[in-house]
Amino acid sequence: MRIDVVTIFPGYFEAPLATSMLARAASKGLVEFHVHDLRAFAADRHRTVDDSPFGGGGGMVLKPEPVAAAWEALDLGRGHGIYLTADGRRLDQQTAARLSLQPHLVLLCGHYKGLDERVRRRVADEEISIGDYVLTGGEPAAAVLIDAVTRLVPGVLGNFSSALEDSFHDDLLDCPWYTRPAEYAGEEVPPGLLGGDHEQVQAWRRRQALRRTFERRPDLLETAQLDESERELIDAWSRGSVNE
Ligand code: JBE
Repeated sequence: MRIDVVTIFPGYFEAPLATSMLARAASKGLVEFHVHDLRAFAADRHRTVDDSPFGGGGGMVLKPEPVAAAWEALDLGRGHGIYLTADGRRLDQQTAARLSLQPHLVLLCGHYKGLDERVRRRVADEEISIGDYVLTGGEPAAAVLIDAVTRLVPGVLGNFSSALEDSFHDDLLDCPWYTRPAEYAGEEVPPGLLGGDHEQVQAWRRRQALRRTFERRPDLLETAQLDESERELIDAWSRGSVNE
């Protein structure tokens, strides 16, 4: 997979792309990252990339020409274009999985009030937001998207089963996890995990994942794949007739 990023702050991506799994994925040749400075494609001496909005109002708007020039010079139209913006569709695990199948992603980081609507429509195949809060720009969102997508590229995770076991893979939150020591600060590890009975462990984890999802993200239970006994358990939790 190839990922191009177009940004007015290329330095923002240095550490994230040079750290941990993303760096390892790149050094193994599983993914290629190319970060481009939008200012390099500005036409004037001052490298202007923004201007005030027609109709007035505060803030600035990214000009169309530098973006168009970057797309032209770098032939970015070959890739799947994504504009990171607070008014995009929300990123979720399903979207990350779909994007991980693309051979070439091109990420454009928004700034100021946004991007001139005419070029926005030309370069972006889709518009994505990472959540309902305001960031200073699209860079943190692009870094999050790159991380979520890259770890799903085959070979990036050493152990493929870890992607299948992720939180959200099956629309449930993760269960609690424990490691040694078996007793810590007067608290024992739950006995269901200690017997060495794999089926018992799987059953314990599934029930804990359901419980945690019920408590924290009941909205996820509407679409999760649950069997009849699991639905009954959740109904019992809802009625308050079972506690755990
Ligand atoms: O999520 N995003 O892509 C954003 C981009 C720019 C500003 N705020 C955001 N949430």
